[in-house]
Amino acid sequence: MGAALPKPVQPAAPTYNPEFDKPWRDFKWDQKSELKKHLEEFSLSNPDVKHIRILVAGPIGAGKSSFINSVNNVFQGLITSEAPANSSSSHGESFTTTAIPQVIVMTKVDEACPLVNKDLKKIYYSKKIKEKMQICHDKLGVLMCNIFPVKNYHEEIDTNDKVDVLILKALDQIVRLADDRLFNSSGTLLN
Ligand SMILES: Nc1nc2c(ncn2[C@@H]2O[C@H](COP(=O)(O)OP(=O)(O)OP(=O)(O)O)[C@@H](O)[C@H]2O)c(=O)[nH]1
Ligand SMILES: [Mg+2]
Repeated sequence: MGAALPKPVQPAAPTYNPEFDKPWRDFKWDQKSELKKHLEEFSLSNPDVKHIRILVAGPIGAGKSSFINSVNNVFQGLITSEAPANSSSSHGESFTTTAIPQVIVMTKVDEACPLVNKDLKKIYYSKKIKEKMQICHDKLGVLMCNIFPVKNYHEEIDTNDKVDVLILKALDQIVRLADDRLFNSSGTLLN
C-alpha cells in the first residue's frame, strides 16, 4: 500500500461571463413614445413620393411575418390577429446593391441568448448578441449601426414596452434610411 497520491489540482476553469460590464451600445429604453410619435407624424422629404416600399427579405422562418405583425402590434397597443403578410418565393435573390439602403432586423434574440431570454434589457450587455450581429455584418456587409436585434411578438398575449421600443427603433431607422434615399449624394431629389 503506497502513500495516498496527492489529489491532482484542477486548474480552475475560467468561468465565461456572457455579459459585458457595460452595455456596448447606448440604447434609450425610455424612447418608445418619442419614436412612436416620430413614426406616426413622419412624412417623406419629397412630397411627390407618396409611398416608400420596404422589402422584407430573409430565409424561411426567419421571422419576417412576425416582424410585420410585431410592428402592427406596437401601433395597435395590443396583439392583433395575423396581418396579411405574403411570403415571396424568390429566395436566394441577392440585394447587395448599394442603391438600396439595407437594415438588418436580427430576430429571435431570446433564442440566441439565455441572458436576453430572461431579461430583454440585457440585449446590449450580451456578448452572444454582439457576436451574432458581427456575423451579420461580416456576411452581408451591413454596418453595425444598421443592425437591430429584436424580439418579435410570437407567444405573448400583451404588448410590452421593452419589446416595443426595440421594434420601433428598427422601423425608425428603416424609414429614415428610405427617406435619405430620396436624395442622392449630390443632394438632388430622386423619385
Ligand atoms: N422565440 C422567437 N420566435 C420567433 C421570433 N420571431 C419569429 N419567431 C417564430 O419563428 C417562426 C417563424 O416566424 P415567421 O414570422 O413565420 O417567419 P417568416 O420569415 O415569415 O417565414 P416564411 O414566411 O415561411 O418565410 C414562428 O414560429 C414565430 O413564432 C422571435 O423573435 N423569437
Ligand atoms: Mg412569413
